[in-house]
Amino acid sequence: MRRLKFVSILVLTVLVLSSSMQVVQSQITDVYFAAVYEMEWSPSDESTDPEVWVSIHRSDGTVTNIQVTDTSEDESDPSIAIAPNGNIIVAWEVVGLSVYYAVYDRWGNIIKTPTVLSSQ
Ligand SMILES: [Ca+2]
Ligand SMILES: [Ca+2]
Repeated sequence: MRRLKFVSILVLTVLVLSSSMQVVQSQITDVYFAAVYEMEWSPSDESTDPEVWVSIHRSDGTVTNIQVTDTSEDESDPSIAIAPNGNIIVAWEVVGLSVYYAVYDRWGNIIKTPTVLSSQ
């Protein structure tokens, strides 16, 4: 039953989220999975340029949504990984020139603010 719930949430997340997204399963028992995706909207200024968002889905049914970026630039191609200790690493591209990353703990607290990984 628990596995069915997980698969249902995973499928629903894949269907609902935009085309540029990724889901990663967790090895941490209190986190089912995390997803990263682009959304062309920011609640801070209601701008419609792409922003990177992460959602953390926990085994207790709670979901934490995090807006990773809040810029006027076009973020794209986000990817995500979960480290063995539960830390969530997110990386994305900005207007084809730079790659940024940020790190959150399993509860969604920021460990590393968006930082340039490489640039041209
Ligand atoms: Ca942006
Ligand atoms: Ca924006």
